[in-house]
Amino acid sequence: MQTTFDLFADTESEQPRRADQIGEQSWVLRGFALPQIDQLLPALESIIACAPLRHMMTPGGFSMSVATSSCGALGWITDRNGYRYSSEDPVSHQPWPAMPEVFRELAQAAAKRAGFADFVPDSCLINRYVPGAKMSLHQDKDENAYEAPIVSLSLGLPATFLFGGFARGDRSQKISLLHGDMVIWGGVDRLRYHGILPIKPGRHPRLGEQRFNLTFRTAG
Ligand SMILES: O=C(O)CCC(=O)C(=O)O
Repeated sequence: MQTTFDLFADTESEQPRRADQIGEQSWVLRGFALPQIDQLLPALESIIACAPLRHMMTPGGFSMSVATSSCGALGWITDRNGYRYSSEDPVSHQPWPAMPEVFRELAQAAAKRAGFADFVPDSCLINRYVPGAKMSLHQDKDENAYEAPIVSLSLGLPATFLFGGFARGDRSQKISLLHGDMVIWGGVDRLRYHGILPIKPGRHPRLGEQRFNLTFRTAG
């Protein structure tokens, strides 16, 4: 598993920066994180070194195709006892690594740009996808309250994000996400189903054959 990144490859200058509205209170901010990439990648490397990525088990007994870790006061976990947030890493029994300031500031800036000026994330879930890994359609419902938006950052290989309705069977928009893009959904859209189609094979100049997704939430 590659967990050290090429911190010097220059791939970011060509990507467009714009905001696409995908729902009443949902936005894709294209390239929004690119100016911070040189701070974000070393911070991500440090977190993974402290709280290594692992394939967690669903309550139904299946190993997730994404490998996960977390930082912040609370980390999302799953095992045979269900989905929930925990203040400690169940592998090390230590608190999760602190959320780096560059993560928090980026998430707050993206949330503000999408109309959520008061966003205070206490959890950042890190998902690592290799080609073929996916995330089935689901709602984010394990947080204590739904007033805060979900703020998501894509790094590395491209992905197709499914953004659906309020029932699993509703039609989904298919949205291409590239390195540095951010998606924010909240308010009336907070409980929309969403997921990721299987990642296509490829190699990103900085991150290699993988995609990372960082999802910032107010969980507690
Ligand atoms: O990888 C993504 O972009 C979405 C991740 C996601 O849906 C989740 O962590 O709940």
